[in-house]
Amino acid sequence: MINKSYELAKEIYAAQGIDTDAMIAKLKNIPVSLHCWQGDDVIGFDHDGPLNGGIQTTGNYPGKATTPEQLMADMDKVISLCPGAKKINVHACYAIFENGEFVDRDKLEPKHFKKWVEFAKERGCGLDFNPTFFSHPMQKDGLTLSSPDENVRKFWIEHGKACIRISEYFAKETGMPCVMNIWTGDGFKDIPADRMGPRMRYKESIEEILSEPYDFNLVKPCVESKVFGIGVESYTAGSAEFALSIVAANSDKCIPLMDNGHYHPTEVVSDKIPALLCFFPEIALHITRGVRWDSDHVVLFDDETKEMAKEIVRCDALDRAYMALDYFDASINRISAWTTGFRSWQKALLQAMCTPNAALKALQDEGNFTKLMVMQEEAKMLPFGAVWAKYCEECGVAGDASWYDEIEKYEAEVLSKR
Ligand code: RNT
Ligand code: ZN
Repeated sequence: MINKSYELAKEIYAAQGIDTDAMIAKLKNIPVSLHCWQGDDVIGFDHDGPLNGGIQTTGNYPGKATTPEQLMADMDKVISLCPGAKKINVHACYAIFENGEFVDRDKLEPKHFKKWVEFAKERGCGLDFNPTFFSHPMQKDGLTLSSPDENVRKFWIEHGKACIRISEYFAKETGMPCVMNIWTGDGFKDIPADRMGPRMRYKESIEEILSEPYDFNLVKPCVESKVFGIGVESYTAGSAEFALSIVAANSDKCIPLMDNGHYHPTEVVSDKIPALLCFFPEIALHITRGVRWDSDHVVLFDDETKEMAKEIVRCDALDRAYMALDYFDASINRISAWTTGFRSWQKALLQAMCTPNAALKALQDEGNFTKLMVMQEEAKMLPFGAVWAKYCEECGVAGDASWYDEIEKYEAEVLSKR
């Protein structure tokens, strides 16, 4: 059935000038970063305490991973159910200490992530990395890199530098560049008396971190902005203007990162992608789904997700945009949530690649907006499901919801016993 409907679909797409075989082949090689933190509600292995510092998971679905072995086994399940090339996105709090050793975040070394390197290499995946500026006693009054306390700032700068060294190790080991994202939840719950001071300190701290030597072809430091966080509703040091400006001022050393949950609800990252691509050779994305606020819901195959993928494809930026998933839902089966989000972004990319973008653009440039509307609506009716099914088949995964049977089995056999 898959082949039969694909052959028909292929003809329909060919009539629109789209080579679906070529698009399927192309997507197989475009990496998307799979975040380790969906598996355990952003906790990690270097502390027992709760998640804090501007983000929150909600829900208490049973069976979450609590050890590196469990988390990796769960991740393997996700990988086995998702088509496409993957990178593994690791947060510093997922350091794996052996033989009773423990070091604090300012002292982390590549060896504490050796198991992640092995995991990624065995699966032919690249690795991305993130310093963890939350869930730690050295956050003082909710501040890290922007703290007025010199010792606090110093600790977190050292953490950032350690993470650059670890990122370079990741890149060298995997042979793929490592995107290293700087995000802090630094901010204030209520109206501050000084908005510039924390930002000046944040700027200096980031620049100090970036003074650590590294090869910019291997390590891609990013700065992620945010509009507000839980408990820091009135002021965020790393606002959109701040993050974009510091990256622009240091564009030989870092790249901007946009998380689509981090803007006012009527702003869309799909419109910001082409704006940044006019100025930056490379950009990075956190793909998530905000529901009313930065709620980090599971990514779905919805309109804005499709629109973001379309912009990356239309701007011919598949090799200029580092794509990473970033959501955490603890209220449903975590592995199912993980898989749904990854598959949704794959669908969005493949559909964007199978859209008659050149013809639509020509209509815009001719000023034929009437026909443009008609044809954009028509493009939605192309038999995309058949192309998706074929892509999944070629990648050795289910194209329909039968992947969920595997999750049910895994829940019965593995998760329910935890
Ligand atoms: C938080 C940011 C950040 C985190 C991860 C865990 O609002 O989106 O990217 O989600 O670092
Ligand atoms: Zn993010």
